[in-house]
Amino acid sequence: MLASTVMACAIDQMNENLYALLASRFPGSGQAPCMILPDGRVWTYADVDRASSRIAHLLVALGLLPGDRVAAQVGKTPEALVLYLATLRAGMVFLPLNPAYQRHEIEYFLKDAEPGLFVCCPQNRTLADALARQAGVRHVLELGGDGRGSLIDAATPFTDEFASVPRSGNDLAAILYTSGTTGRSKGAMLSHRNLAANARVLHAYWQFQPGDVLLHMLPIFHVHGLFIACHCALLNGSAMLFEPKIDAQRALLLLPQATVFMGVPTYYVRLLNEPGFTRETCRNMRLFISGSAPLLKETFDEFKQRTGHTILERYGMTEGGMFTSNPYDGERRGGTVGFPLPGMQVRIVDDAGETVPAETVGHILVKGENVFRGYWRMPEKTQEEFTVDGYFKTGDMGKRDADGYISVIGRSKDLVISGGLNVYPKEVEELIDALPGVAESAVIGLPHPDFGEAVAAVLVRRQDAAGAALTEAGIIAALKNELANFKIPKRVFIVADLPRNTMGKVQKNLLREFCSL
Ligand code: MCA
Ligand code: AMP
Repeated sequence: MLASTVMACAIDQMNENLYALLASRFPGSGQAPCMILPDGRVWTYADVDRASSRIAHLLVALGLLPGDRVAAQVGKTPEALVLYLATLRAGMVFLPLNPAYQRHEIEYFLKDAEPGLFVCCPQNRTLADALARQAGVRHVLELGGDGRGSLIDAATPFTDEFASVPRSGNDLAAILYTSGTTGRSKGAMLSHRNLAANARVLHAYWQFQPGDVLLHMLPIFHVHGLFIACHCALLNGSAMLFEPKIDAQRALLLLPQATVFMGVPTYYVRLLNEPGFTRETCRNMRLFISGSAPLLKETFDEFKQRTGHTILERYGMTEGGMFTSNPYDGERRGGTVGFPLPGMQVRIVDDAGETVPAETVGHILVKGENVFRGYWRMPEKTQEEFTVDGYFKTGDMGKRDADGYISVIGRSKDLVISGGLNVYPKEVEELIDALPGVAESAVIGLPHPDFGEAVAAVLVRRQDAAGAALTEAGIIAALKNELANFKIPKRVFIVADLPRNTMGKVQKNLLREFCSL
């Protein structure tokens, strides 16, 4: 064997680049469908491999180096997924951003992450250029909702082959921002090993099998749609019915062609709202998976009654993907998130850090190969969030029942989860407090029939002319320029004062009792 061939094999074995793992599972026939689009167009696995090669070459040609960040605030298209895969291949770090983010939010992410390239939607180009300039981002390219744009044009001349850049398991693959209780977003750093470990476990635990077809209706700027859903499908060499967003009526048409569906609880509520959603619709389905927010027991029960399928609920976080899951073969217990996944250690502890007995609520701590590497450029925050023996403090409260099933009971962090998207009240409160005429505010989550929880604000006026002029509609309009739409309060209540406890802390539980949407 030639010395160069021996060397190439050795590098391949060492290469923990996630793309190398995914590609090793692509179907032998490159012609197998990877993404099937609403208009019937098909992206084969060979198309994905070729297109991601071209973009990977472009990233290198732009002068980006392994470890450099590639930020993308784009719609859900096959090209957007391919951009993620190209970033992995080129050894760079993918930073997906919700297209709903506004100036205030994008500005922070670009300054904090300092990407070498920002890929934006064509309609946001002017803003993207201005923010990129301020943040020192060297390149801005466009990718539109039709899959076209300067990113694709610039990549087209490059070749269809690209050897994935060797990465160690600890090298970063992605940074995903999650808001924080302080109001400042934190970039969760996920390595190639973190992502590969979770992908492998889920693929096996949920028993992905030949012939599986995933109906993909989630957004791809978050862990759920990008990593959990896509990695399982790609590792399985499966086809995805790749839809731009959840649309319950379309789901009714497509479910008979699918075997697996993943969604946040809102998706299940919307499916059940469709009178035509029946056992027959689900005749070929093997598995429905729910997560990102609590699935109401009523939804779980109604779904079973209507379709005969028992939704499998699982639990996780941006900071590590999935931690627990109901079993595939055993009893899937409604209102619980099942057992620790293989390789995960889950502890439930009291305030002193001692493990609590069964049926006792405590803080959920997790440890495993998939748990993230820390928060980007926040070593102190990272240290605070881990115990000395390496468990990550999730900020969720939970308990184990006598059979070992874990339930998420609440959160110790002040967080609202609306339609599966997280809103940290502090971030919204800071912006409301900065509005003229506002003395103080409290942002809370209130029950919502579609989103599970939705954001509401309660505020106190200043005793001045600006305070007197405040209106609910005016406050909502002012916030819309600053914040993504899902963070905008659905209602704003103006009150005389905020209830406080003896420590001076606002009693949000009282506000939640007295306000409703
Ligand atoms: C949109 N709106 C919302 C939300 N989304 N309001 C509250 N909460 C939301 N999540 C508002 C918009 O501001 C707009 O209001 C109106 O609803 C319609 O907007 P549109 O975009 O058309 O809404 P939609 O298409 O119906 O989307 C709602 C949705 C979507 C389907 C719930 O947000 C969604 O797909 N969520 C899933 C998010 C997700 O993937 N989470 C996973 C995170 P107006 O008209 O007043 O402007 S990963 C994670 O949590 C961990 C790891 C895990 O465990 O999975
Ligand atoms: P994110 O930061 O977007 O990754 O959201 C993670 C949070 O979503 C967790 O800390 C939980 O509070 C919540 N979560 C995820 N899955 C579930 C679930 N099945 N039940 C209850 N809460 C969940």
